[in-house]
Amino acid sequence: MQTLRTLFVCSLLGIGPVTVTLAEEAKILDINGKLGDAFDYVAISGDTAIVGAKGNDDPVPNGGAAQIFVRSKGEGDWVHHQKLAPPDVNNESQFGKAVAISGKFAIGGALEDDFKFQNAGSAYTYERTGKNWPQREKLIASDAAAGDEFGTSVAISGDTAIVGAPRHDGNKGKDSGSLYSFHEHRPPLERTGNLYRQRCKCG
Ligand SMILES: [Ca+2]
Ligand SMILES: [Ca+2]
Repeated sequence: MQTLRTLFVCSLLGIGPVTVTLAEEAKILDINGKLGDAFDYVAISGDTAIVGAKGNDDPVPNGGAAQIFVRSKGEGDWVHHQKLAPPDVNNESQFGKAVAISGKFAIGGALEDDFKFQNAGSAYTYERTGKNWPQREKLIASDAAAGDEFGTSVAISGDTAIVGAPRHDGNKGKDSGSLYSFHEHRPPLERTGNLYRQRCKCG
């Protein structure tokens, strides 16, 4: 357990890489982690942490995953809680290259996802229900293009998610990059359709 604590400190200090350290932790916790999973991104909210594993090979090679850890109330150790792995990512999507968490909401980027165009990218949102973290929605840019790498950076706070696409041909020209803001939309009587709506784009 000490290893994961070390990861948080290193992350805060900007020290890296910590790939090997996390792979060892994965063995300790028996979460099916292995060398090559590339646990290189971590975020925390309260007693819950999310760790990205862009090199995870389940269900597809380098499709990526993210691991949820919860701090135990007793000794305060971080215990593996759930693996998040989008079922529809394709090879080399690298989901988990970027992750973020805020309260009951979490998000992970899949920057090399080919959902709309090759390497246009996508992001997946999760909302804790009880003790589980079911996938809520797949976010894509309204004007996605090949090679945008939408999902390279992600942030979430309350009802707002922001996703970066550093290679989108934005206002400043080729590969100038753009940020997309999504706001949660909950119909008052039902929650069908998209939970998030893209509201604005910067750049
Ligand atoms: Ca791809
Ligand atoms: Ca571009």
